[in-house]
Amino acid sequence: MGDTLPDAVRAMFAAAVSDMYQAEAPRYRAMKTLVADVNRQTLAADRELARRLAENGDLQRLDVERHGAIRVGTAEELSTLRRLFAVMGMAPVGYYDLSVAGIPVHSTAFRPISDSALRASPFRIFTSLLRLDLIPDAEAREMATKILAQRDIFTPRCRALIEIFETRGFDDDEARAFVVEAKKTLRWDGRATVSSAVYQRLHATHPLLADIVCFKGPHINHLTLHALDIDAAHRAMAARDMNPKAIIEGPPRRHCPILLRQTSFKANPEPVAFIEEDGRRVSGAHAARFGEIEQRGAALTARGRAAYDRLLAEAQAAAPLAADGANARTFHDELSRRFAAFPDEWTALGRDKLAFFRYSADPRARPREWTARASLDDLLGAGALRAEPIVYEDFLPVSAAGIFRSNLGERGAEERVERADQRAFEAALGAPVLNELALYEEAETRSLAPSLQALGIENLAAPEPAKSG
Ligand code: OOG
Ligand code: NI
Repeated sequence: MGDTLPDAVRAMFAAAVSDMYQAEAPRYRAMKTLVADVNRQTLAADRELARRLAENGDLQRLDVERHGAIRVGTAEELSTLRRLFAVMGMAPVGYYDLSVAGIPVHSTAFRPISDSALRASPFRIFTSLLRLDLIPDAEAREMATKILAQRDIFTPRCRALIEIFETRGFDDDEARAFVVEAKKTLRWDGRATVSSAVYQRLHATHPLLADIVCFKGPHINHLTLHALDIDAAHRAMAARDMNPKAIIEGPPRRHCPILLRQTSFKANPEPVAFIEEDGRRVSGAHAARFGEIEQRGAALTARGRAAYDRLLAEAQAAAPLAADGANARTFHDELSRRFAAFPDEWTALGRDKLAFFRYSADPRARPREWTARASLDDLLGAGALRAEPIVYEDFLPVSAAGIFRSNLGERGAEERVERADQRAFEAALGAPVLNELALYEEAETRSLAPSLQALGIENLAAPEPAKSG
């Protein structure tokens, strides 16, 4: 069994989940076709981009889903998911507190870590855990706890296969069987496990509570495709009446893309069947499932991220986005105006330590030429060292909140309790989450040492102190 096994299982799983969700959600299938069309047009209009993607092998994976999202109800569900995703080489990265947006969950992203793993299969699952501690209604809390205690979201075979993997790994048949069983945890079943009255009671408490508690498992609520030009894809969605969100979440369009831009079409009510106290099935509707597109840019340092968060908050304060997105234009103009303050050139983003870069030595640069007091800036300026921005592989809590909100139906003013609780999340998960900033920093550091070595440099000179006055 080679090291590539987790990547292969993840790729198989991503393909299986994509097929399943396309069959379950025809609107997602339609979006997938549309996004592929728009990507093709973008490539036709930009031969340089097409050449680059072909060169690094990204062209074949263009139509492969980048992420999906699920929501679970209990610590046991979350910790078993951690073990399940570990089989596919996915580790929990990042802690996202959604309570700041009035959404009673906290989350992590199970994802591949290494560059080669991300390249082999970029599939991630944004996973949220219900926080009953943020539901003030004691009766609803108790109902939810009781209902959740009665379900098992994993098949017995799935649980058995996880154990087998943990003790001795898989053979090929077991890997294939595992994909089939793991997929079942994420499937949709419109037969609710509760009565219409219980559903309505929980829905009135918080729509998310009903979505998480009333069904057999944590159905995929969206899958996300890569858009080469997200503005073009967003316009195309609007032109085809796909009911997209009013805005693209994240930073505005820029010359140097940063972090993550994403948008989605909105969920529609779908038929479901409740099971009444007397065992009768009655039909109803539930809206939760949608489709999303994303475009990723450079990972930002803590400093860059703080600047991003501040500019976004300023734009929000100056032109608060209405729940129905009616003032999207004004908000967008405000956002673009604010972000003019964020450097939009790679050299500036590097010099000001706002983004992370992967370094490589120019193969034509001669070793030893730089042994004397060269600083990073000198080497970059002279072209001896090259810097490629490192792609942001994680998520943004404000954007995630916007995605949740636009797909849960509009709600009035929320009672906002700001209470991050990473410790409780990690206790439920049964492991600490990895720190995404540390991962980017490591990748940057790891790339620098061999590059300097190739240039024959032992120690970098400190940058020239900025001249004051
Ligand atoms: C997850 C929303 C977060 C994203 O892309 O930010 C997310 C959810 O709705 O369960 O997927
Ligand atoms: Ni998403």
